[in-house]
Amino acid sequence: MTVFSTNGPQSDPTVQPVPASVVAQVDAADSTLSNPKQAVVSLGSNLGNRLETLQGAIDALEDTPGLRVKAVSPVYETEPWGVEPGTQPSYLNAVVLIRTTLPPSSLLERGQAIEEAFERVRDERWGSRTIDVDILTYADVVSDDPLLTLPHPRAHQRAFVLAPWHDVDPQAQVPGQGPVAELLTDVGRGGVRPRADLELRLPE
Ligand code: A4P
Ligand code: MG
Repeated sequence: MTVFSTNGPQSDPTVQPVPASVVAQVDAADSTLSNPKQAVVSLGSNLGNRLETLQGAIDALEDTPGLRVKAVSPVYETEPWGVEPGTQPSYLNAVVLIRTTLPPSSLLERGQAIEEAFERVRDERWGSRTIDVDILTYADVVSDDPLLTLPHPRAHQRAFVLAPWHDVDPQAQVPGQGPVAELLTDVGRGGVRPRADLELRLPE
Protein backbone atom coordinates (compact mmCIF):
# COMPACT_ATOMS: atom_id res chain seq x y z
CA MET A 1 0.00 0.00 0.00
CA THR A 2 1.32 3.45 -0.86
CA VAL A 3 0.88 5.99 1.89
CA PHE A 4 0.46 9.55 0.72
CA SER A 5 1.32 12.45 2.91
CA THR A 6 2.37 16.04 2.51
CA ASN A 7 5.98 14.78 2.14
CA GLY A 8 5.12 12.83 -1.01
CA PRO A 9 4.35 9.21 -1.87
CA GLN A 10 7.61 7.63 -0.51
CA SER A 11 7.38 8.85 3.08
CA ASP A 12 6.60 6.27 5.75
CA PRO A 13 4.52 7.53 8.69
CA THR A 14 6.27 5.03 11.03
CA VAL A 15 9.66 6.72 10.49
CA GLN A 16 10.25 9.53 12.92
CA PRO A 17 12.13 12.60 11.72
CA VAL A 18 15.79 12.62 12.78
CA PRO A 19 16.36 15.38 15.37
CA ALA A 20 18.38 18.31 14.06
CA SER A 21 21.09 17.80 16.74
CA VAL A 22 21.79 14.25 15.50
CA VAL A 23 21.95 15.46 11.91
CA ALA A 24 24.49 18.10 12.98
CA GLN A 25 26.67 15.46 14.73
CA VAL A 26 26.62 13.15 11.72
CA ASP A 27 27.48 16.06 9.46
CA ALA A 28 30.43 16.98 11.70
CA ALA A 29 31.75 13.40 11.63
CA ASP A 30 31.34 13.30 7.89
CA SER A 31 33.19 16.55 7.38
CA THR A 32 36.08 15.19 9.52
CA LEU A 33 36.25 12.12 7.28
CA SER A 34 36.17 14.19 4.13
CA ASN A 35 38.61 16.74 5.53
CA PRO A 36 41.94 14.97 5.97
CA LYS A 37 44.85 16.91 7.42
CA GLN A 38 48.32 17.13 5.96
CA ALA A 39 51.13 15.79 8.09
CA VAL A 40 54.84 15.43 7.43
CA VAL A 41 56.73 12.37 8.64
CA SER A 42 60.50 11.86 8.88
CA LEU A 43 61.99 8.39 8.49
CA GLY A 44 65.51 7.41 9.49
CA SER A 45 67.38 4.10 9.54
CA ASN A 46 70.97 3.16 10.35
CA LEU A 47 70.73 -0.58 11.01
CA GLY A 48 69.98 -3.56 8.74
CA ASN A 49 68.82 -3.11 5.15
CA ARG A 50 68.14 0.59 5.51
CA LEU A 51 66.49 1.24 2.14
CA GLU A 52 64.22 -1.81 2.42
CA THR A 53 63.19 -0.75 5.91
CA LEU A 54 62.38 2.80 4.81
CA GLN A 55 60.25 1.42 1.97
CA GLY A 56 58.56 -1.01 4.37
CA ALA A 57 57.67 1.87 6.69
CA ILE A 58 56.24 3.89 3.79
CA ASP A 59 54.15 0.90 2.65
CA ALA A 60 52.96 0.32 6.23
CA LEU A 61 51.92 3.97 6.50
CA GLU A 62 49.94 3.62 3.26
CA ASP A 63 48.29 0.44 4.59
CA THR A 64 46.87 2.44 7.51
CA PRO A 65 43.11 3.08 7.29
CA GLY A 66 42.49 6.81 7.00
CA LEU A 67 45.99 7.60 5.77
CA ARG A 68 47.39 8.18 2.27
CA VAL A 69 51.02 8.77 1.41
CA LYS A 70 51.04 11.67 -1.06
CA ALA A 71 54.74 12.21 -1.75
CA VAL A 72 58.10 10.62 -0.94
CA SER A 73 61.38 12.56 -0.89
CA PRO A 74 64.72 11.56 -2.34
CA VAL A 75 66.95 9.48 -0.07
CA TYR A 76 69.86 11.08 1.83
CA GLU A 77 72.91 9.44 3.38
CA THR A 78 73.50 11.34 6.61
CA GLU A 79 76.05 11.42 9.42
CA PRO A 80 74.59 10.39 12.79
CA TRP A 81 73.46 13.48 14.66
CA GLY A 82 73.85 13.89 18.40
CA VAL A 83 76.53 11.22 18.95
CA GLU A 84 80.32 11.05 18.90
CA PRO A 85 81.59 10.88 15.28
CA GLY A 86 82.50 7.33 14.24
CA THR A 87 80.41 5.61 16.92
CA GLN A 88 77.42 4.74 14.71
CA PRO A 89 76.77 3.71 11.11
CA SER A 90 75.46 6.45 8.83
CA TYR A 91 71.73 6.90 8.33
CA LEU A 92 69.44 6.90 5.36
CA ASN A 93 66.83 9.60 5.85
CA ALA A 94 63.72 10.57 3.92
CA VAL A 95 60.58 12.62 4.45
CA VAL A 96 57.04 11.73 3.38
CA LEU A 97 53.96 13.90 3.02
CA ILE A 98 50.72 12.27 4.10
CA ARG A 99 47.06 13.13 4.34
CA THR A 100 45.15 11.57 7.15
CA THR A 101 41.90 11.58 9.03
CA LEU A 102 43.67 10.10 12.09
CA PRO A 103 44.11 12.51 14.99
CA PRO A 104 47.75 13.29 15.94
CA SER A 105 47.79 10.80 18.85
CA SER A 106 46.69 7.93 16.58
CA LEU A 107 49.27 8.89 13.98
CA LEU A 108 51.97 8.74 16.69
CA GLU A 109 50.71 5.30 17.81
CA ARG A 110 50.78 4.08 14.23
CA GLY A 111 54.36 5.33 13.81
CA GLN A 112 55.39 3.54 17.00
CA ALA A 113 53.66 0.33 15.87
CA ILE A 114 55.66 0.51 12.64
CA GLU A 115 58.87 0.95 14.67
CA GLU A 116 57.92 -2.15 16.70
CA ALA A 117 57.20 -4.12 13.53
CA PHE A 118 60.76 -3.42 12.38
CA GLU A 119 62.07 -4.63 15.73
CA ARG A 120 63.43 -1.32 16.77
CA VAL A 121 65.27 -1.58 20.08
CA ARG A 122 65.31 1.42 22.42
CA ASP A 123 68.28 1.10 24.75
CA GLU A 124 69.78 4.57 24.49
CA ARG A 125 68.60 7.95 23.36
CA TRP A 126 69.73 8.64 19.80
CA GLY A 127 70.99 5.04 19.64
CA SER A 128 71.22 3.17 16.33
CA ARG A 129 67.84 2.02 15.08
CA THR A 130 66.29 0.02 12.27
CA ILE A 131 63.70 2.75 11.89
CA ASP A 132 62.69 6.02 13.51
CA VAL A 133 59.30 7.45 12.60
CA ASP A 134 58.95 11.07 13.71
CA ILE A 135 56.02 13.39 13.09
CA LEU A 136 57.47 16.69 11.91
CA THR A 137 54.19 18.59 11.57
CA TYR A 138 50.49 17.86 11.74
CA ALA A 139 48.54 20.60 9.93
CA ASP A 140 49.38 23.79 11.84
CA VAL A 141 49.11 22.17 15.28
CA VAL A 142 51.53 23.47 17.91
CA SER A 143 51.93 21.38 21.08
CA ASP A 144 54.56 21.16 23.82
CA ASP A 145 53.26 17.82 25.13
CA PRO A 146 56.41 15.67 25.62
CA LEU A 147 54.51 12.62 24.34
CA LEU A 148 53.88 14.40 21.06
CA THR A 149 55.61 17.73 20.53
CA LEU A 150 54.51 19.56 17.38
CA PRO A 151 56.22 20.64 15.31
CA HIS A 152 59.00 18.13 16.13
CA PRO A 153 61.23 20.08 18.53
CA ARG A 154 64.51 19.41 16.71
CA ALA A 155 63.31 19.38 13.08
CA HIS A 156 64.38 22.97 12.41
CA GLN A 157 68.00 22.26 13.50
CA ARG A 158 68.60 19.19 11.33
CA ALA A 159 69.86 19.11 7.77
CA PHE A 160 68.88 15.40 7.57
CA VAL A 161 65.24 16.49 8.02
CA LEU A 162 65.25 19.85 6.23
CA ALA A 163 67.04 18.77 3.01
CA PRO A 164 64.60 15.98 2.04
CA TRP A 165 61.64 18.03 3.35
CA HIS A 166 62.62 20.94 1.09
CA ASP A 167 62.96 18.59 -1.91
CA VAL A 168 59.47 17.16 -1.45
CA ASP A 169 57.76 20.45 -0.51
CA PRO A 170 59.81 23.56 -1.33
CA GLN A 171 57.10 25.87 0.09
CA ALA A 172 56.83 24.03 3.44
CA GLN A 173 56.61 26.04 6.63
CA VAL A 174 57.48 24.89 10.14
CA PRO A 175 54.80 26.42 12.38
CA GLY A 176 56.48 28.90 14.73
CA GLN A 177 59.90 28.50 13.02
CA GLY A 178 59.50 29.73 9.44
CA PRO A 179 60.00 28.40 5.92
CA VAL A 180 61.92 25.14 5.55
CA ALA A 181 63.92 26.76 2.74
CA GLU A 182 65.24 29.46 5.10
CA LEU A 183 65.90 27.04 7.95
CA LEU A 184 67.89 24.85 5.56
CA THR A 185 69.95 27.84 4.41
CA ASP A 186 70.69 28.66 8.06
CA VAL A 187 71.62 25.10 9.01
CA GLY A 188 73.48 24.25 5.79
CA ARG A 189 73.87 20.86 4.14
CA GLY A 190 76.87 19.63 6.11
CA GLY A 191 76.75 15.91 6.87
CA VAL A 192 74.05 15.07 4.33
CA ARG A 193 74.36 13.95 0.72
CA PRO A 194 71.70 12.87 -1.74
CA ARG A 195 71.81 9.20 -2.83
CA ALA A 196 70.49 9.50 -6.37
CA ASP A 197 71.26 5.78 -6.84
CA LEU A 198 68.66 4.85 -4.21
CA GLU A 199 64.96 5.40 -4.73
CA LEU A 200 61.87 5.04 -2.59
CA ARG A 201 58.52 4.30 -4.27
CA LEU A 202 55.28 6.14 -3.70
CA PRO A 203 52.80 3.31 -2.94
CA GLU A 204 50.30 2.70 -5.80
N1 A4P B 1 57.75 12.34 20.81
C1 A4P B 1 57.49 13.65 21.11
N2 A4P B 1 57.22 14.34 20.03
C2 A4P B 1 57.31 13.47 18.96
C3 A4P B 1 57.12 13.63 17.55
N3 A4P B 1 56.82 14.82 17.02
N4 A4P B 1 57.28 12.52 16.77
C4 A4P B 1 58.09 11.35 21.82
C5 A4P B 1 57.60 11.33 17.32
N5 A4P B 1 57.79 11.11 18.67
C6 A4P B 1 57.63 12.19 19.46
O1 A4P B 1 61.20 9.02 20.93
C7 A4P B 1 61.08 9.38 22.27
C8 A4P B 1 59.69 9.94 22.54
O2 A4P B 1 59.48 11.12 21.79
C9 A4P B 1 58.55 9.04 22.11
O3 A4P B 1 58.11 8.22 23.15
C10 A4P B 1 57.43 10.00 21.66
O4 A4P B 1 56.30 9.94 22.54
P1 A4P B 1 61.89 7.68 20.52
O5 A4P B 1 61.67 7.53 19.05
O6 A4P B 1 61.46 6.59 21.42
O7 A4P B 1 63.43 7.93 20.91
P2 A4P B 1 64.55 8.66 20.12
O8 A4P B 1 64.13 8.80 18.66
O9 A4P B 1 65.87 8.05 20.40
O10 A4P B 1 64.55 10.04 20.82
P3 A4P B 1 64.26 11.37 20.19
O11 A4P B 1 64.62 12.41 21.18
O12 A4P B 1 62.90 11.44 19.57
O13 A4P B 1 65.35 11.35 19.03
P4 A4P B 1 65.22 12.08 17.73
O14 A4P B 1 65.26 13.54 18.01
O15 A4P B 1 64.13 11.53 16.90
O16 A4P B 1 66.61 11.72 17.07
N6 A4P B 1 71.01 11.25 12.96
C11 A4P B 1 70.75 11.15 11.63
N7 A4P B 1 71.71 11.42 10.73
N8 A4P B 1 69.53 10.73 11.19
C12 A4P B 1 68.50 10.43 12.06
O17 A4P B 1 67.41 10.05 11.62
N9 A4P B 1 67.80 10.34 14.39
C13 A4P B 1 68.00 10.54 15.69
C14 A4P B 1 66.89 10.41 16.64
C15 A4P B 1 69.32 10.92 16.20
N10 A4P B 1 70.33 11.13 15.17
C16 A4P B 1 70.04 11.00 13.88
C17 A4P B 1 68.73 10.58 13.47
MG1 MG C 1 62.03 9.37 17.41
